[in-house]
Amino acid sequence: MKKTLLTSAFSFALVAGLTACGGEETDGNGSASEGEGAETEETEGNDAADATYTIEAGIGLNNEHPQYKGLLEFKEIVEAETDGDIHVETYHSSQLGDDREMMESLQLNTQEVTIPSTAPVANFVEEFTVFDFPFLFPNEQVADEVLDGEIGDQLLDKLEEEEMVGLAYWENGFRDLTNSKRPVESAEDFEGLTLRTMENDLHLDAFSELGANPTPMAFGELFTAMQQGTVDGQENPLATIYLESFYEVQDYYSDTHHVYSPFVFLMSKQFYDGLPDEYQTIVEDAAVEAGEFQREQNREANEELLADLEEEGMEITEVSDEDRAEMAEIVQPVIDEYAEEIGTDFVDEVYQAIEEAEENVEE
Ligand code: KDG
Repeated sequence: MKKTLLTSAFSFALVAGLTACGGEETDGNGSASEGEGAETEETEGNDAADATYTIEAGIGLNNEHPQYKGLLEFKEIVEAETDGDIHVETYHSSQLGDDREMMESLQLNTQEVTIPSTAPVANFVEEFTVFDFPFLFPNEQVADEVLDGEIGDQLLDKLEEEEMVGLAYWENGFRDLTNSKRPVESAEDFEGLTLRTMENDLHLDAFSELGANPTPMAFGELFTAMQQGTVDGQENPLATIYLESFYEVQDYYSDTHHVYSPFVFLMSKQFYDGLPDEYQTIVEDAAVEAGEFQREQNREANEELLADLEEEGMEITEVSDEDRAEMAEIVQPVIDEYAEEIGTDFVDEVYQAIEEAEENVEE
């Protein structure tokens, strides 16, 4: 397996610089603007100056996204439960860096919280790759059971070796395809499309297998890359496609649902270890509670968003189960290769947990 993890002094410097600047207001596409939802959506009475601990929490998505709403919920719970002794500062739109950079900042304890998709987390703990196996989870409920159960916990525990603590899984969602060239209905339609992927080797290999030209890129660079035609398309869940205004630069949407993408709520281990026991429990419980709220918000938003995209002028293509099955068959050799790499015993355990969850969810 190739490794795409790039660790550079430059990225540390960049993150440190941005952190020092603090919450400059940015819009969904990363450019500076006036408006709502800045870093400081302060909870009354919880001043940084009065607090013993400050959590700087950063995400890649914008302040319209259910992920940011979940982060505000986390802030509210933690500040209320600690009487303001922990102060939470929230940053969106990659203000503190991209997913990989923010994870590196957690390792250095120069940032306390980030909530990336599992895909880039696999560059730190390779077993996370399993959650990005195409067509792994049949629906959100089964994903919840597996992630919130034994399997999910096993992987969260592994993060400690990487100086991070995994507190909960939140939801990014089923990933769909958009592009500026043509409707994508079946596997053949991927041929030759230049697609931005997350920084994850399995994603790269799977899209290559489908005949596309995948190119890994940080989320913060994506809108401009599509606008300038550096890439023809990308794949992300509905909420991101709509709320980041991708319809302005993409004409075609297909509900490929090729990967269910979880978020992982990560905290710097050094910071977590330095908290009193009582506060450790508060942040853990708050991450779980805010995650439940975030999943609900995400699922509610999804009900409206397809119609909204159509209204914005995107051509919607519904992918049939047969076409999805053909895509799954094409990428199976890639899945097999990564299963070997991660360990087939562990991957079998995951399949087993999914089967059990499917039975529970049906009951
Ligand atoms: O805040 C999370 C985002 O940074 C990122 O994980 C979004 O799915 C994503 C992508 O495509 O990069």
